Amino acid sequence: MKPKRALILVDLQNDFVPGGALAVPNGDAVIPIANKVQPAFDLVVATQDWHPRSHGSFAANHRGKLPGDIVNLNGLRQILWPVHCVQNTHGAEFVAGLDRSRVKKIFHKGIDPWIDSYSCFFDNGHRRDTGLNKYLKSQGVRDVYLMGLATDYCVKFSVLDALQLGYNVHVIEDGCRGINLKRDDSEQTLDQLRRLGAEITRSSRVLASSKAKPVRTALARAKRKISIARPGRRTMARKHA
Ligand code: VGL
Ligand code: ZN
Repeated sequence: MKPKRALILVDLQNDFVPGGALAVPNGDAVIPIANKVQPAFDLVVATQDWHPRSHGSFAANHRGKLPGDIVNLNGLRQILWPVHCVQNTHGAEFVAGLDRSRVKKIFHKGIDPWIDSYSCFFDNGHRRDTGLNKYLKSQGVRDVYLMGLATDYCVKFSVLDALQLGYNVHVIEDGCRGINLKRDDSEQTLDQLRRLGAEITRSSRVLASSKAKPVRTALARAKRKISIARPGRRTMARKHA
């Protein structure tokens, strides 16, 4: 099987764009980028943060706590968030402008009320697997490109897991936006991911590299035709036969 390049669209959901419950500043700016790059990939998958209303990452489910407070959730340090991406609500739906026609499969995360799941591969305790790794492996994927929301949480932890799982990992920087609880969280995240071996790239480069391929193929086809058409070459081939 020819190694494939997969695009993982991370959490492009209403609650993560302006107007949503956990709005990422300028989060909506990445939607046109998601639409633009999809045709450059062999495979496109998407993830959805998909919490039950009772989820332990919601401040509202902890007496006297506010978003931003830290608690211990079943043994793990947990930042508390506003109620967001509740299953089957408008906030959990994909942003309307997102082109979903090429999305082959959707993976849900954060379903277990007792553990949060920033990564699209595993929950934060690496206890439950979303099935994404097995699916990508079954499709012959070696290179994964990630973009989406938010740089400093779900994109970050998805990239860390993808590196650990042995993929060649690429982050489409202009396709990501961060929550930035601290002002430079996103910048620091990208630096860290680069140091750990991820390629930080841009949508324009992804498109340029995918367009280069058909041109090369066309050139190769033309060359083959020329060599078939040339009688001299044919004679040579027969001699060798
Ligand atoms: C996310 C915080 C809580 C994300 C999800 O998608 O980055 N962040 N749940
Ligand atoms: Zn969440």
